[in-house]
Amino acid sequence: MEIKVLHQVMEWNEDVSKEVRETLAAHSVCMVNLMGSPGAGKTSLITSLIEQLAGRWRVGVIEGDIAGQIDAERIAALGIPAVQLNTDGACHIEAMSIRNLLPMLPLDQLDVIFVENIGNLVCPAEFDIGESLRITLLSVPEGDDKVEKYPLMFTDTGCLVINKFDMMPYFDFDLERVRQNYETVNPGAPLYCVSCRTKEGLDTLADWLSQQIRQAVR
Ligand SMILES: Nc1nc2c(ncn2[C@@H]2O[C@H](COP(=O)(O)OP(=O)(O)O)[C@@H](O)[C@H]2O)c(=O)[nH]1
Ligand SMILES: [Mg+2]
Repeated sequence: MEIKVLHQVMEWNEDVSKEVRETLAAHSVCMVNLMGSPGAGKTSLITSLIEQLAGRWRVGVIEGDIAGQIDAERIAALGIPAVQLNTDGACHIEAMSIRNLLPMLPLDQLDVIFVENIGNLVCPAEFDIGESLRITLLSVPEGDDKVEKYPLMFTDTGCLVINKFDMMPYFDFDLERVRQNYETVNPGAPLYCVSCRTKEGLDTLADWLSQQIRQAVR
């Protein structure tokens, strides 16, 4: 399967996030910026949510990676429109790249676009890519101290998802510690515990997300 690949241009710093939002609004599309460490389960969560949202919303995906197109191939194999963005070394996605990528997706046939940001708990949080909603993903094996160490990633997000909940018996992961720290930096924001392996918690997360999509596209 041939995947469309776009390379991020780094010398251009103009902020086009507003322009991206206008394009999304014109096509009634909700764009979700999914951020988290490498291996936290971003691609797994996207594929799980595609399954959960099937029949409710039409989904497209932008896969951000420093190199390669493995993730876009995983998504396209499910019959979902997917485009790969390669940042060629940069640790985050910029709005300019999203603006250049959007015409490669059938916007009139989509309700929601998941953007898998570059695996990293630092830089992606600093860049507005024109998203409608941010979701931060943390997985149990990464440890329960990440909210304290990387606060911006958890402050500036619409929702925190804790993945690999099936691994709880094998790690000293203090969920209450994460919950309290998250409440401190992002009061009132929702937190969902899921497992992309056992599917635990995904239906509740999908229901919340569905409400967010409804608000964004109306
Ligand atoms: N045990 C367990 N493994 C998971 C879960 N979600 C993802 N994984 C595994 O974690 C690894 C990284 O997942 P991937 O979705 O590629 O992470 P990404 O780098 O954040 O996109 C893969 O081997 C997945 O099978 C989960 O809920 N439980
Ligand atoms: Mg991935």
